[in-house]
Amino acid sequence: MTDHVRAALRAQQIEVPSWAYGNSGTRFKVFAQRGVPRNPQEKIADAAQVHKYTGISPIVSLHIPWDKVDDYEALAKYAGDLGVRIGGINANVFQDDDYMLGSVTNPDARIRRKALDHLLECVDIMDATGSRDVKLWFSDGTNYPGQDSIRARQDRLAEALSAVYDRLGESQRMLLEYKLFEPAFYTMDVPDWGTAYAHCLRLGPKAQVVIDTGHHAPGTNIEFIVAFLLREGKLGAFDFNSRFYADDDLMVGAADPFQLFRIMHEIVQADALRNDSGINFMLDQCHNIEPKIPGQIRSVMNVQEATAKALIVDTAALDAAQQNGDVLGANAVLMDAYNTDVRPLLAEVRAEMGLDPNPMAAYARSGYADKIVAERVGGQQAGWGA
Ligand code: LRH
Ligand code: MN
Ligand code: MN
Repeated sequence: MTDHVRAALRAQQIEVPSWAYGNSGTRFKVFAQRGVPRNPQEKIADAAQVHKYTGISPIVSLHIPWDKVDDYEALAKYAGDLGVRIGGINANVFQDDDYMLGSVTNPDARIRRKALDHLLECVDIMDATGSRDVKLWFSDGTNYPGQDSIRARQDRLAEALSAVYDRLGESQRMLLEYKLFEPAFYTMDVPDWGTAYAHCLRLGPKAQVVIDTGHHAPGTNIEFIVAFLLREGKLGAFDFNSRFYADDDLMVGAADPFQLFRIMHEIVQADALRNDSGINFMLDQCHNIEPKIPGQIRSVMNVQEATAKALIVDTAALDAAQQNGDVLGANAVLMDAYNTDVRPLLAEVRAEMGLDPNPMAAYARSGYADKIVAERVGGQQAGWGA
């Protein structure tokens, strides 16, 4: 396999979410697992394990206030000592009683101010941790026609976004995430990529769109959205996960590895895998029934496999087939890459990186799972599904 494929695989970076390590569930039940982290430091320690065995996940996203600490600089240093760093700061304006009718789009100016203050506090935290990105997702919306003015809510949203944008430092960015439905069931205030894109375009170059792969209507062609936003220079990040029905937050590549390959194909074709492309490849998952650290290791490996398949696409043959209008030939080139077993290649790449070729087995052998069960009593909930 050519050197550039191996080099790209060695350089790949995937950002893991702190909340993947805490207990999570659905609104019906949170199944507590033994040994889960009791505080942000322990979540970061678990994330460092994922990096230790995969070698490509050195970044951990925080969610505030789930990961609230007194001293964020110290937290960043703690992460650094464990060989990882703090990535995106995810704002949380969806778990306070005040936000029942919305946060930044609430009709009540006092509540809007409270929500905005939290978003600004997240930028303060970025200053302390050295993070580049604040990630904004709003649960805001309405449940019934007539409940509130759709248009006025867009005005309120624009006002809040612009206040956060103005607070950003030179090298900081704002990432805006959309979601079709849930928790609001009639209108979401940022329901789709078009709405997110329009707000980001108006704000300026530091505002970019986040694609959470679980946030679309079934059947949506996500790779088209990827290709479009890449072309416009407006794709800031992914929240990778997989879904069978709605926002299932299952392990990425579990439900539809072919979709993940098609997404990574667009990334590779646009030369956007590079670490300086400005695109964050984050996971946003909850491990409700599976053990969390191995669930994250598996997810990182799934992204890596899809990436390897995208990297081995015979681009010259694909170009030629496309130019010649050879529909079946072009499709065959893509399918050849997808149907290639890249696991031996990845085992070699890991060996080149000084890693065990089988991260799942290496973690299982390490004894870390038993150690945290013994050491940690009364682990924390991720924040979901209480
Ligand atoms: C919303 C979402 C968003 C939140 C995360 C916990 O569904 O995808 O990214 O921050 O879940
Ligand atoms: Mn998300
Ligand atoms: Mn989600």
